[in-house]
Amino acid sequence: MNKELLKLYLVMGSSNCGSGEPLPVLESALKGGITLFQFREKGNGARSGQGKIKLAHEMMSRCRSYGVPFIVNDDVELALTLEADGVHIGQDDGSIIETRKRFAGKVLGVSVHNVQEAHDAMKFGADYLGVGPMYFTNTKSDLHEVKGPDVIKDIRAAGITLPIVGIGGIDKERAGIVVESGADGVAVISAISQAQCPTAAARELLYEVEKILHIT
Ligand code: TZP
Ligand code: MG
Repeated sequence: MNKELLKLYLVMGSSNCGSGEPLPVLESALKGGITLFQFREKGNGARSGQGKIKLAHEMMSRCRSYGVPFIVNDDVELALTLEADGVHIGQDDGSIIETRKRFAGKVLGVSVHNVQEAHDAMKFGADYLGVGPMYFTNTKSDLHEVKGPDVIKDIRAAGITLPIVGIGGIDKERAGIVVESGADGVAVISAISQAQCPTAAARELLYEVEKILHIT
């Protein structure tokens, strides 16, 4: 995949927006320049069944109108039904090899927490790695141990060149450190979904990332 897509990755579902209405938040974030979007519908108030499918459809069409690829978290069947641009799975979400086979030609992202998991994900065909949590966050309940941006340095030092995005507790003050450590970009939930103005929040985050990538 083109690693530029990872510069500013918005991850979001209904429960991450104060209003419980993620569409206006997504629209605002798209205006601010997010480069990739992940539909992660879980937690309190999460939609299921037809409601989830309908919301995913609406969010995917918003993303398409901005040329931003749409990735589905965990739900492999939903990603296939929707003909989404890809899927993102964690270490407990089934076989990477099997998922790779089912998403031939599409984006496969895998969450990893250390060098060994990064090696395996690369070997089994991941297109990019989500590495985290970079910092403590209240957004995810079953949070893994926080190792900080150094884990990205370790993964790079081990010779892994796959595109990487850091996730977990990242805001505009921390985005640059994550990219300096070897990530191609940052994935955020609350820094955009809870912002008063998601457009401005996205612009500021993108600016911080591109500053380190020497694009601006
Ligand atoms: N995976 C690791 S941390 C995290 C996920 C999904 C939550 C990130 O949310 P926030 O609000 O950007 O800290
Ligand atoms: Mg998962």
